[in-house]
Amino acid sequence: MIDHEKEGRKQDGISRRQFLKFCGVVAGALGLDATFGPKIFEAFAAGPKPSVLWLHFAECTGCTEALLRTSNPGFADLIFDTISLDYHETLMAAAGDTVEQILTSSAEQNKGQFFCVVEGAIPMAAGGAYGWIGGRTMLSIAQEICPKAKAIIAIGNCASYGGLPAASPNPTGAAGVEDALGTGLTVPVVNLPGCPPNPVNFVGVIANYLLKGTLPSLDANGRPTFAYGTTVHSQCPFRENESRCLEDFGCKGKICGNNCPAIKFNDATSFPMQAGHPCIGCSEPDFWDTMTPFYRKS
Ligand code: FSX
Ligand code: F3S
Repeated sequence: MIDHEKEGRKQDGISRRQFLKFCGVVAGALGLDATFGPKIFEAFAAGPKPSVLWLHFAECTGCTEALLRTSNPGFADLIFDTISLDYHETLMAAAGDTVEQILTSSAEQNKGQFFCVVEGAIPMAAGGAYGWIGGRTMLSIAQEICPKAKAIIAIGNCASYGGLPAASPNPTGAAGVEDALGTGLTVPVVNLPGCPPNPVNFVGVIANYLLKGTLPSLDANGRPTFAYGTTVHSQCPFRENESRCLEDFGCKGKICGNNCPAIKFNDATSFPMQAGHPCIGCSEPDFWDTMTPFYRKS
């Protein structure tokens, strides 16, 4: 737990020092040197905080859990201090019709101004009949809200490429946001795959926008190159260590792009291979079909 007094923290906020440190971590994830930490801090502090409408579709909610269930409870506070989270079904106390109306009206009032975060795949088969929220198909919600955003951030492998719900034989026709909304979609989409993805990379996308006024450069799979531009293996501290390297146990680090070994999870505590588990390639398209069996050498 954070010692609030020692950190000089307000009861309902986080200290300047903690936030500056976090901005340094985000700068590192963006591949920027340490001098950019204070610049990112200033960009966030200048306000207003970017509005985020966060949609949940077919998924396990692990992406949100990755953000919340950290070893240091202050970490989630840090992330929520960078954005104005105006809609998020898992975190809102309210429920029912009122909440559905908040989503529709927020998207309309902030048209072209908000980031739409999509978590989970969109079932497409039978006109979207396999996924419903509040009496509407997930597909129709996505079709209404996503095109009104300034940018869409597809968080997790499910929202990016279909993930687990789209694994063969994919009976619900689950698809990632770009595939589901088709070529008519004019709003840019940033894919942040991972099952789950790292929340620091999510903040990195927002920080990049605040600093430069643009979305980060993307690779052929729509992923920010700052996070996914190099393989997991090339950053793994165990790659030269015969007794710790997990390649013989099916590690897919050589064919999977992500920065897990560099920025780690849970407030920089650990990452799969540090915990003794091989990389299962969770940041690549269709990994449930292409990377399995997970524990066999490819
Ligand atoms: Fe998918 Fe996110 Fe994997 Fe789960 O919600 S990326 S199944 S960790 O959590 O969408
Ligand atoms: Fe996923 Fe491999 Fe990182 S399994 S969490 S990309 S180490």
